[in-house]
Amino acid sequence: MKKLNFPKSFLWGGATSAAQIEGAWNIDGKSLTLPEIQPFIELKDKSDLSKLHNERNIIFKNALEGKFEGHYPKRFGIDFYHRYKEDIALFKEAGMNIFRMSISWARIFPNAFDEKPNLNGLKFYRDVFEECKKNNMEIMVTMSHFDYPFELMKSNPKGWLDPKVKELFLKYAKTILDEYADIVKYWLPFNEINIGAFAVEAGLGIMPDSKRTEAETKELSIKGLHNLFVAQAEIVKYAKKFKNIKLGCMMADMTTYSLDCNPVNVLANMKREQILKFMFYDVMIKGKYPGYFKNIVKTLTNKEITFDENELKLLKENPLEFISFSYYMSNTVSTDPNQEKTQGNLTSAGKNPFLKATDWGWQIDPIGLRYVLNQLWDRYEVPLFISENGIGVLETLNEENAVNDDYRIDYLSKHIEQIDLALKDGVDVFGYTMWTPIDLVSASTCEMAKRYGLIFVDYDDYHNGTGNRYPKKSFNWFKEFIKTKEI
Ligand code: P53
Repeated sequence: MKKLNFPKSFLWGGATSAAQIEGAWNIDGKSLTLPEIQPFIELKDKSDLSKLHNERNIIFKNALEGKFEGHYPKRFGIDFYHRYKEDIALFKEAGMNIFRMSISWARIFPNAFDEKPNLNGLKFYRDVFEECKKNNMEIMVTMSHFDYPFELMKSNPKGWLDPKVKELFLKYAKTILDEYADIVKYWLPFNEINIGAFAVEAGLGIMPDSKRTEAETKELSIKGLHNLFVAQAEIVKYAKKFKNIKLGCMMADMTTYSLDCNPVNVLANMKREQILKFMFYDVMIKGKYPGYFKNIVKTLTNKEITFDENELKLLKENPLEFISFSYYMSNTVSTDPNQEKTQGNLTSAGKNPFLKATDWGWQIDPIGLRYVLNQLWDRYEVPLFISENGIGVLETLNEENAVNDDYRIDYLSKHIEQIDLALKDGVDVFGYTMWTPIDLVSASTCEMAKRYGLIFVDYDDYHNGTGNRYPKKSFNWFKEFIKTKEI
């Protein structure tokens, strides 16, 4: 056993999102969100998501015509809406002192253009937050976690390219800040902004169009991303009046290495980091687009895109205070078109011969977490927070209603050990919320079978089951770890 030296103030907890846990999709006035029109599709090969990507246009077409067939897992989640007290009690029992969750925009403003917020929605989140506080937990809220309202896509087909959408989002953001700034200390405006902006339909709420070219799609992403940045800066500006809250950015840290020491690959990896990571962090933390941004835009869209001077000024004056990021895996980069591939965060990515992968092809790399923590601290010098990290595995309950998930204990303890080493390196990292404290519906595949939790939830992919909660072996391990800080 090794004793780790985490500071007393370090935040330990779990992360979730509304569309993946709440259920109650049409209860108390809530309207549909985009994840709730995504039907369940069986995957034979778990690490090949092309089947899901190919069906995307048909899914939107059906939904827009009001045709809903099959099962829609994110409408049901794990019924957190009705069972949150039980869940929060379990998180507390595990020793957690922070809970990350998201608020669903469609629960607060169900018809997009509502003048007043839905009081039932406001009450639900107030009740959940109070429950957290009763259990001595801090709260981190994501304002938008991959759950754009479906009604808004229908009424405003240009999504985040329509200034009206930004205005409505700001209204929503200000409403929840006014409502909960007294109880919620940490706020993340957009989940994984670098993934959201490049999913033009699901992330930016832009109506699908099968005729759109690759370059046109990228243009929408760049312009949409800019609008997200501006909205975020406006939220930071507005939030200055609340003294006790902190706002952070949230990125999928798409960690990559050069496959080898061939300089062409080293350079290709650097370029990839600029395009997938640094150009985002630079805008949100340094407050300005990096010098190479122009070239990236030209490469992606074949165009020059310029932004409004006042908006650039707003970005400069209102950076985020801390960085949060998700970290699940790392991948490699090579210029060889025949490079061996595995499944990455979004598309396929380069294999690393030194790493093992999960069933979904995500390469497990604890040392990569220390590497990223150092890299981000060196470049930005703002406090860091790991807002997601975990492992998805196929699991079933054994005869004792338990799951012996030693692989999860191994995954989490090895990553936590690397955070400890990063702290010793001198990095300012102040918390860790694992993905997840409790099994929930997968974001990318809608599977319940891809389980991440310390707590097993008795639902299958079709929402059959009792929904009962059963702590896994990793739950007891975590509880012990929190007490002893030994791994
Ligand atoms: P799932 C990859 C693909 C999709 C979403 O993912 C992702 C990632 C990881 O970078 O982001 C986060 O459920 C996301 C969560 C999500 C989690 O990764 O597809 O913020 O909502 O559940 C895990 O296995």
